[in-house]
Amino acid sequence: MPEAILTDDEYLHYLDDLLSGGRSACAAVVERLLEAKVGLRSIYLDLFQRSLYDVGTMWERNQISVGVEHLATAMTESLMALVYPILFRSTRVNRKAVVACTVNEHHQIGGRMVADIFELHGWDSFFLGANTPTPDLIDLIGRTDPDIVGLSLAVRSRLPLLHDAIDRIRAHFPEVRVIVGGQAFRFGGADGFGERPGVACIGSVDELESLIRDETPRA
Ligand code: B12
Repeated sequence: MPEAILTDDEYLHYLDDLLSGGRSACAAVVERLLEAKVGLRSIYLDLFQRSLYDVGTMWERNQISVGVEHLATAMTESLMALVYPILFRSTRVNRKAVVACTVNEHHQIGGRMVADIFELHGWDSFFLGANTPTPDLIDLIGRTDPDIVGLSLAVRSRLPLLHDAIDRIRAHFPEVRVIVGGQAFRFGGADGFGERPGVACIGSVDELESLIRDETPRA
């Protein structure tokens, strides 16, 4: 098993600071991990994702307010910016990915992480953020001509909107490769996306990285 990037104690301190608005203390943890050359992927998954999932559980159990959840989310987005100097150092590989959250999908951190993982592998990524209107997404795909379009969905009840966005994207770009992922698929499986030609449901960052490696030209 890989070594944990923080002890349980250190992690719980970080979570407390995140919930109480301790920006500088949280930033110090991220800076310390970067100095220790901890990989961006581990900082994303074992610190940012882990803490936001814990925040979600506390929110679901009414242990924290919506305001505290918003605070922790906004702080995490600003902490992600601390790793950006590393992100853009990768050698470019002449591949492009557009990543977006479809209409009515307001969870954007997972999609942003996916876009960043493409960058880390030298791809140019175009991240459109939350609640992207389908015509604008189609316009951006036309302008950037990506090798892959990644769509993020957290709320399961919005699956029909995701299918609709894919239908419309594929009507304009029949050849474009589409991948979908996010928490909508965490417990319920691929939901028919696996059977759609040219569409893949990606269940983990390991799976995403292996697809990126397969699609990256050999140097
Ligand atoms: C922050 C948050 C919000 C914020 C989001 C703000 C923002 N700037 O993003 C706000 C307040 C808007 C929000 C609203 C709601 N939320 Co909310 N939210 C969360 C919370 C706490 C954190 C989300 C997050 O960023 N996680 C961290 C990221 C890194 O994880 P991730 O999204 O899973 O992404 C990873 C993978 O899934 C994957 N991935 C993600 N996208 C993609 C795309 C591709 C192509 C690939 C390959 C992979 C991939 O890679 C990422 C890295 O590993 C979660 C709790 C949780 N368990 O996550 C609830 C959670 C997602 N929310 C939930 C709910 C129910 C809601 C609301 C419906 C609540 C309500 N009643 O209003 C609304 C819906 C709003 C909407 N229309 O979209 C539920 C979803 C349940 C479900 N699956 O249906 C959760 C799980 C909370 C819970 N435990 O019940 N929320």
